[in-house]
Amino acid sequence: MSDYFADLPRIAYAGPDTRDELAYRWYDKDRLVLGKRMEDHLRFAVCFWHSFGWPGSDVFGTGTFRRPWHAGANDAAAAATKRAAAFALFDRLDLPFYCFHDVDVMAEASDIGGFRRAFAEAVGDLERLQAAHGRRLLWGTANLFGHPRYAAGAATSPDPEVFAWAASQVRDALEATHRLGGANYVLWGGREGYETLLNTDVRRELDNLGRFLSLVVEHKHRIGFTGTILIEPKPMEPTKHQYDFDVATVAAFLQRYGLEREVKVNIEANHATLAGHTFEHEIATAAASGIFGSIDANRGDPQNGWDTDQFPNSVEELTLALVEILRAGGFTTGGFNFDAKVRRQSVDAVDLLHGHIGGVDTVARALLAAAALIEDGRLDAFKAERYAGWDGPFGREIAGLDLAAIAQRAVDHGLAPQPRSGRQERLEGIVAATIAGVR
Ligand code: XUL
Ligand code: CO
Repeated sequence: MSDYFADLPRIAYAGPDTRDELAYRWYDKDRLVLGKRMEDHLRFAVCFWHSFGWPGSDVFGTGTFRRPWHAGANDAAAAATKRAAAFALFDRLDLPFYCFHDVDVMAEASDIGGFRRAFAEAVGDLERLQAAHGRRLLWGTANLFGHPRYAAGAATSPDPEVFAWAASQVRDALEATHRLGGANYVLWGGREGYETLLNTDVRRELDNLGRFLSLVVEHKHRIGFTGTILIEPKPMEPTKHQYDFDVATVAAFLQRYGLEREVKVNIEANHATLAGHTFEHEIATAAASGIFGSIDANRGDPQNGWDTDQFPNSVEELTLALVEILRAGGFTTGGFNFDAKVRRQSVDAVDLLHGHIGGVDTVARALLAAAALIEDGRLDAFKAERYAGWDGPFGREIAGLDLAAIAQRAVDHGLAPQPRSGRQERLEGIVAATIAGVR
């Protein structure tokens, strides 16, 4: 088949001063940052669903993109065309990883046997494409939210038959991820929540969700998959309320079901903002709980209250996120997956390049700024000094004491602590100046 990106060049680093719009200004994959190649720090991935699955439809209108593989039914030939186009984009962008849901890569099938066969065929082709194009799988996942059977949830469905269908999809998607050498396996519970409590048994649903996750972990060990299982939090949409609301909720859920050492989180920027948090808040919370895993990079719209999944374009926001990621020690199995889509009017193949180039350069420039902030040391020095009292005589004195004994020390010392400046404006100034100076 003809290459969907035939007229478009392979994107390479050309430096911040280039006028070439189809080039990277900041993403120089071999550049060493804090002793590590940029490509290895960021581990960028392109996702299948937004750029190749979605036809450009919204709730008010049908698809606008007219991609060749959307011209007719989603049969085996259309799915093969789509997969080939996806790998052609990965090559153009020269990014190391990709991500997919089972249904993104396969032909449509109606019954469970046909579904399994169509998926197996797609996985065989992905294995071939990965080898031919030298691309790797950051994570695989199963779509447990699109089909009408999942309208009331998958693992949290009131119907055990739906739970079992979901088990079949996840078993196959997990085994496929293992076979393809995937670094992680993601579970995003888009329908694992409720529309109304009037028809919902929350206790049973949470227990079923906990059991499902335990079964996935058990199977991962049975087949010898060494990647990380990741939960992707989101507070709502499509459900009114999603159980995996945010990182803190997931951390408590994992502890409740004894899975806190087995499962980490995949944090999405736009999901953080929907939950009323900053992106960096979610990363810092995950790191503090020992469950930081991977990132879905995108942005929301400050005026819209939904998941607009736009490509990231704020270096400042990403710098704050990258500072937390670097402080957490960086990625192990995780990476930056662009869970982002071009706007519905951006109908051309070149728009997919512009979207990814903009996102890649935003994150790359933020990495340089974050690394400069770490090397500069003033933020970390201020933080260390701010908590130094805990390592001083009084901090050590109360460390092992009970409440009454601590209270008695306060009285004995006649304590009268005074407020100290948190220097927020100074610290924000350091961040702004560092971003401005980054080359
Ligand atoms: C939906 C979302 C998903 C997950 C994978 O908001 O982020 O695409 O990343 O199922
Ligand atoms: Co996502």
